Amino acid sequence: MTSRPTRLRRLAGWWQAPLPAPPQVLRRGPLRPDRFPSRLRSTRLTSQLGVALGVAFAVCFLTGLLSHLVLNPPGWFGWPARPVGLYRFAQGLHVATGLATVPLLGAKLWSVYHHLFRWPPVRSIAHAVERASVAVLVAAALFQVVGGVLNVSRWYAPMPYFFTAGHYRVAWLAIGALLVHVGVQLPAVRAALARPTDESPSDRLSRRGLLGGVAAAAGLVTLTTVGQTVRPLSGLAVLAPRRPDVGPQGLPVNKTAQRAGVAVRALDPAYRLVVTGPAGRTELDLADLHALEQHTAQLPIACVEGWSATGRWSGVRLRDLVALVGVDLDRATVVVESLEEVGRYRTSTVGPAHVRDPLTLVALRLGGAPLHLDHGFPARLIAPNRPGVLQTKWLGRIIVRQSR
Ligand SMILES: Nc1nc2c(c(=O)[nH]1)N[C@H]1C(S)=C(S)[C@@H](COP(=O)(O)O)O[C@H]1N2
Ligand SMILES: [Mo]
Repeated sequence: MTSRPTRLRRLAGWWQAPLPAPPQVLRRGPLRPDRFPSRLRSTRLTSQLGVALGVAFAVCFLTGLLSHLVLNPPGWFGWPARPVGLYRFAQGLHVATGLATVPLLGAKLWSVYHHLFRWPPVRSIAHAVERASVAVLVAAALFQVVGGVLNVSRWYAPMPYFFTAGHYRVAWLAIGALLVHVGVQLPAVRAALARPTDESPSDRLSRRGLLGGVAAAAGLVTLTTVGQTVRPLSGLAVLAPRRPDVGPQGLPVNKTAQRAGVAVRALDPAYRLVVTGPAGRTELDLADLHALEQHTAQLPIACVEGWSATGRWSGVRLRDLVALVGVDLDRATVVVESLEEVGRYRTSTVGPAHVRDPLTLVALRLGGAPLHLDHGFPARLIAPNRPGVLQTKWLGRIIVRQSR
């Protein structure tokens, strides 16, 4: 009988046993020995880019995960109504770090792509597995960054999947492959960053120049896009597909009433907002809604596409409508339903924290004027610290439930 250590050693031997190299005649084109003469590529450069990219990916992953939880809350997850702009901040950071990743990832891939043509292509089973995991990482990272840029540009045609669902699943793949990669490369990165470099002064200057160029490119991308969510910089947002101040009533619109097919129903003089509860039901026309106590709140629309903009909304508190059907405020959950008949964003759920919050409104006005049809006339939901996709427009029905 073989002992365990012996078996383990045998396994390790098989795992790392050198494989025969392919015939030398295949060593042509990019596989040629001195095909990549650039002295700029070095482990130190790759490590420095890798650390920056690792930080950007981590921020992106965590803010993305948070957004996913807010949009698809599991039972254990509660999202507060305050601070008012927390979701906006997290989403803005997600998109900004994602966009800054574009030049970083480009430079990182440039600094290592000659490894693709390493000779021999695989040295051992272990080496083959490691190369495969890097392939998964590169594919997943490119998928995330390209998909994110397409989403921010609102160009969905090249993505035959529901963007947020695909983006979320591949994020786990990317972060898993990244952790494996960091585990494998950490010793090399530490050595490369610790060692006083043996590079010549001119090589050091070129490396620093390249790093400076990448940092400047990342800064420029940020400066020319972050204005889509940071209002004082909106004038610089030349690369952002959306300007937070361009649209009816000074606010962007994602889906117009025309496209949602709600114009006729929204403008119908017979419009009624229906409020139903476990024990009652009431219908309010526009005059009834305006006769209720009116409140004003300064709140942002924070779209997952990376733009956000603040408006001054006025209307009826959601909790006052809940009170009309006699449900205990502390345990009320509300489902709001749009006049829109189909579409992913026609309903949303408002949990107890948001139902209770005095800033959660069924808005009838924006910036002092009646809501523009494209902003959800006759009535829309607007609540603090909530993603834009959940700020349902063209409300037709409010369903109040008693939770627990
Ligand atoms: N009924 C309905 N409400 C909706 C949407 C929609 O498609 N249908 N889009 C949502 C999205 S994605 C955003 S970002 C906000 C945009 O609001 P705005 O057009 O007033 O800026 O509305 C949300 N409410
Ligand atoms: Mo959105």
